[in-house]
Amino acid sequence: MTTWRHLLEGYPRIPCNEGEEGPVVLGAPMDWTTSYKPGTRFGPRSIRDAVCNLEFFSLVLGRPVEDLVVFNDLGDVSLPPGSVVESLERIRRVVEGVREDFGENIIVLGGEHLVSLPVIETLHNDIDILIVVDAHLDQRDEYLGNKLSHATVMRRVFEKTGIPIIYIGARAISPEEYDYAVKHGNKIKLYMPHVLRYSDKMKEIADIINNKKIYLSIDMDGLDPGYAPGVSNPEPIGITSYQLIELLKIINEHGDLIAADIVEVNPLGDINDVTSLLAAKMLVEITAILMSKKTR
Ligand SMILES: [Mn+2]
Repeated sequence: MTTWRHLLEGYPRIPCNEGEEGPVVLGAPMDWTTSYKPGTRFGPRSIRDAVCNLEFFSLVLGRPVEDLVVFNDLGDVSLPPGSVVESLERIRRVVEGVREDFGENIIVLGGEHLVSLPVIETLHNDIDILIVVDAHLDQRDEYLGNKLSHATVMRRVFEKTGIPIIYIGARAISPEEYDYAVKHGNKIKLYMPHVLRYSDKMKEIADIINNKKIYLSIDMDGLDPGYAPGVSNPEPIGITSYQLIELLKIINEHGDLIAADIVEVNPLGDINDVTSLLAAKMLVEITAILMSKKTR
């Protein structure tokens, strides 16, 4: 029995469509290892502000989903600014507790990408495969001497869990990461943005994830900066929002989505909240997919 509720701020919360039957939403407002443009600590609040301004219509399911979109938002995890290890430990304890009390359908709003580490570690027995939307692999062994960083997070995840990873939108890859990915090519698959235009690639992804339990990690910088300018490491030539919806459709139709995170939204670099709104749209689609599974 994990004690965890005292580790929650309890706010902010999504101010609409609240209900205990929905997937648990947690905010992880941490940007302690950001190397370029800080500000993702404001991401969870901004996504929550945006979401109730959207029409709850799912492009994945092709219908209104007002009936399916219910948020069990527990607010932000209370994180001590600057304390990386302690912050990750608190996120881990909260996710453990949530899993025990509510089950594994959890959606975490970041924050920097490092917040995915304790979430995936805690849920790894519930997951067969990771789908990571990201410009970067985050597969460095260390970054500026640091083992725990937004730039090393998926290396730590892969070392600790060994769960296969499919990268969508990968395009900013260091030589070390490229060699590592090639060496582990049986478990690490890369799909660069332009190759996703070919329908056989989406078919290939559908075959890989067939009937598998999926954890989806969406780093918003996987999208083209034209669609998602408000991120901490904007990287040119990313995927489109249509490709992201197509991916979610394939996940819904072929795989079994278990949990997700949406990270790296940086409202300080955003334009008219478009990045928060796109992240909020993903929150709606993911919630609808998780809830529609229960009623199938
Ligand atoms: Mn990234």
